[in-house]
Amino acid sequence: MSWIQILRVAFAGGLLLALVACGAPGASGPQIRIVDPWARPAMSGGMSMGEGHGGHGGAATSAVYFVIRNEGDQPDALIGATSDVAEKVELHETRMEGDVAKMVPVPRVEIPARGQVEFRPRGLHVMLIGLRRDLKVGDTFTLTLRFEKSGEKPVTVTVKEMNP
Ligand SMILES: [Cu+2]
Repeated sequence: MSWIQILRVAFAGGLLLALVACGAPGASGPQIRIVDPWARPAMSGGMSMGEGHGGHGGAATSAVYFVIRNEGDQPDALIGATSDVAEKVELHETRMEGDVAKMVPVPRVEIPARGQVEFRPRGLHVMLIGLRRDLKVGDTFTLTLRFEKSGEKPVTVTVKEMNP
């Protein structure tokens, strides 16, 4: 082996060690990932369809959906959200009471360790109340989700028609 070769091997070995060190799970805790955030289209001057219909004293509303994945070994909880596009942002769950769908505010949504929670139509959703602008299909906006342990996580939400 020439000096060059020895240096190469040593360098490659060191690089590998560095990669392993970085890839290893460091501090334990929740590791939150928000998958595929989307919102229903709505007009700021009028009513949106579905969730929010009539429920907020005529204020224009929309709802945001996504999947929250926790790849960490500690649970976390979603405790709130904010966005520039709405005056108020609340966590809601649609529940059936007999055959009437009712929206109930939820103060805290637990995200289990190595688990996921789905926000979807007729279930958990983030309610945008008092829209400041129209949400048209294809628009995007920022929603900041607030977690108990992971802190604030901004996500880009795409406005989409609901899948049939
Ligand atoms: Cu709602």
